Amino acid sequence: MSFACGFIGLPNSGKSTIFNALTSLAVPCQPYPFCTIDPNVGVVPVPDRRLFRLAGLLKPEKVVETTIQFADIAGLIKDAHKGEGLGNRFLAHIRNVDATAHVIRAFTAGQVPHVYEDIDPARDMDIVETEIIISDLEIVEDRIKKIERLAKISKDKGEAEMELLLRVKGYLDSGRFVRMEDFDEADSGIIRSFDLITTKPLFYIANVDEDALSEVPVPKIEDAARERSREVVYICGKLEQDLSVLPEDERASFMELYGMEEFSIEKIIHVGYRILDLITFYTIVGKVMRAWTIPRGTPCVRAAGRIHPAMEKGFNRAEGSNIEDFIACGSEHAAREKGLLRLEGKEYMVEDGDILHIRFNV
Ligand SMILES: Nc1nc2c(ncn2[C@@H]2O[C@H](COP(=O)(O)OP(=O)(O)OP(=O)(O)O)[C@@H](O)[C@H]2O)c(=O)[nH]1
Ligand SMILES: [Mg+2]
Repeated sequence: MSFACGFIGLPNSGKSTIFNALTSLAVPCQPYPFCTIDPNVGVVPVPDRRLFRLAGLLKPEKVVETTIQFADIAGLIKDAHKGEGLGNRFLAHIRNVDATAHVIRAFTAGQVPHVYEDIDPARDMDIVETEIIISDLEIVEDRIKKIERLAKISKDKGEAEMELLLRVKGYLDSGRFVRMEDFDEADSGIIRSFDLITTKPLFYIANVDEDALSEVPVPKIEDAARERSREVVYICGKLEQDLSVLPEDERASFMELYGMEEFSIEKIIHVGYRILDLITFYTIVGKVMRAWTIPRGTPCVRAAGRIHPAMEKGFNRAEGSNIEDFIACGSEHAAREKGLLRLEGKEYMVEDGDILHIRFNV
């Protein structure tokens, strides 16, 4: 699994439309069955142009992309924490994602009412994110109360955890997301166990009108996002939906017509990988070519463990090459001749685009 992304946003912002389009859109090269874990959770293969180029060259029997998981939940409105709309309980379904995509209503379509009547991205950002902050605050406060109760009856006063909870509460009380960079690794691990949404990176998906797609970026949205130090991906949910039901051979001309250079899922992947600092490496084992996602800065031995625990345990060394170099050479033989295959040890930090052949003892 590469990463999991949860959708939040106002009702009628287009979350389900985008979710449906993304999870039913087959990859450009071949159809791939995505599995639905739950009605609102979908796992989709990541379209990876480098992988497809390599596959075109080596023609393996099987190509396995890395995957991305999307979770779509009901819309939030102001005072959802007090039970307005559908309340905020369903946020529990996205507490374990890696990043949150806040879908912003930027399309006008008169027949689809906006819960707050006019298009105002900054206001909508504040309303929804305030509800997220309050929901996390409820969790932190419950935890604080629990520790206080336990402290009365047990020797363990939970002081270390309490101190962390109070620090986290400080951000939320002042209406901010939690800045994880301010915590060391050990504390971050404990904070992560609280399953707070405000500790995860958030980016915006601006759902724009189809004729506005050629006019992006939209200054009003860019400014609001910049003020909040967040990135924006522009998508037209409606177009995306039309695209997802087209036969594969018609997609390219449809995309050209609307000036779409890449699939929306690719835009989301780029932003997601950048904000989470993820990279992709590749393996070719027997007849199977495969892409893997890992955090940047992962040593080779741990990357091997992603493939199989036995490979980590018995790691010997890895033969590595860069996928672009490999493609440029045309074959493994030519890459070897040119001295582009290198031997790497346990501690080698895997780089984006590495093709790794792990040697291990069983
Ligand atoms: N014109 C236009 N309509 C859209 C677009 N995206 C979604 N819609 C329409 O907006 C309506 C609401 O879309 P949904 O995807 O159900 O919105 P949602 O955010 O999932 O809403 P909730 O589930 O109620 O929170 C539907 O009628 C969609 O067809 C778009 O890009 N353009
Ligand atoms: Mg919906």
